Amino acid sequence: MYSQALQDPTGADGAGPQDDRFQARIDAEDRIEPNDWMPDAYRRTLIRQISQHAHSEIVGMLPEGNWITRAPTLRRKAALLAKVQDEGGHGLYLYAAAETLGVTREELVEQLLTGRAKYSSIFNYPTLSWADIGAIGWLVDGAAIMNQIPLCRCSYGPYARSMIRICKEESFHQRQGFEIMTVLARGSAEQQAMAQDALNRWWWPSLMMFGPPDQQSQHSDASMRWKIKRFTNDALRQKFIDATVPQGHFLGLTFPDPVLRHNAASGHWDFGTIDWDEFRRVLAGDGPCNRERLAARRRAHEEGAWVREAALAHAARQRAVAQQREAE
Ligand code: FAQ
Repeated sequence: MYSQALQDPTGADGAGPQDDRFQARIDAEDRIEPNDWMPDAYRRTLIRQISQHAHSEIVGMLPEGNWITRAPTLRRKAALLAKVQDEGGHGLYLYAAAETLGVTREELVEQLLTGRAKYSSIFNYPTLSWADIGAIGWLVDGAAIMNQIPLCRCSYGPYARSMIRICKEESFHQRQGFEIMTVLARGSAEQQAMAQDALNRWWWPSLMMFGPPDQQSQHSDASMRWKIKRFTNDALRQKFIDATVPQGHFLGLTFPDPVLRHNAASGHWDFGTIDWDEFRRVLAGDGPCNRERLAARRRAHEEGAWVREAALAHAARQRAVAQQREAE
């Protein structure tokens, strides 16, 4: 395992000369690669964040998957199918990036299925109408891009590289969502009401995607020092609000926040208080769809057991054939 081979035998994390050299490389904007020495805490933080990110992509397929059979037109169905498939691909790149840190895919999947690993709070909310597919693309993918563009410059090479393609695809997702919202917002009174209702329900949970406020963020200080994160949770949340509010107004929609107003002095949009109790409840497993989401992932894992068995049997057979050829 990488982690065993590369552990610092000389001292505790964060205190030795190797740690100083490591931090100097980070400060010089060097990329850290899998075979380089790294502090255990850096490795653990990356495994935690990348795997949570991978789980989010995989669980994130579920709310949208709910609408594949009911998309209003063939064009919408094809785009949604492609989007959901992209999310599955993102999960796979991210699991592969996490595996370079010395953890196995099986361990990571087990952590998700037993509820020990987190995934993004946003995917514990239901998709009640077709407009929710527009709102997810516009707001959820929009928030994901805002958070992920800086990750393309993350100090860990495999994570940073995986984010480049992911961000390109998320950008397409965001546009298809905004286009769905545009059509609804310019449609009949009923369609406009659907778009408004979706914005009302998805706005606050989208703001929670950026994580707790900076003073309550346990990992931000270390992650900023290691250049895993380039901006704090609150800074990215504000950037997202500043970019998104004018888009909503362009659509003729209103935001479910009476406090929201442009602050000419700061140049930013001031906004109301986020319900952090709701965020904590969702993280603790008590959101509207937590149980349903985990049950769906567990069922998919059980139903896919034969595929894993068949793939292993096929690989064993290929190995045996290769060995036999070598022996001849
Ligand atoms: N949900 O100390 P911090 C997507 C946890 S991808 C759940 O601030 P950190 C694509 C956090 O893990 C969306 N848990 O943590 C798509 C930690 O718990 P732990 C996912 C959350 O890591 C679109 C604790 O709270 N994106 O949407 C959340 O420095 C459409 C303390 O927090 C990523 O994962 C939350 N919202 O900052 C797919 C991006 N926020 O681990 C389908 C990469 C915080 O100690 C359809 N991740 N927590 O038990 C990150 O940038 C960071 O991990 C943050 C959190 C910013 C999420």
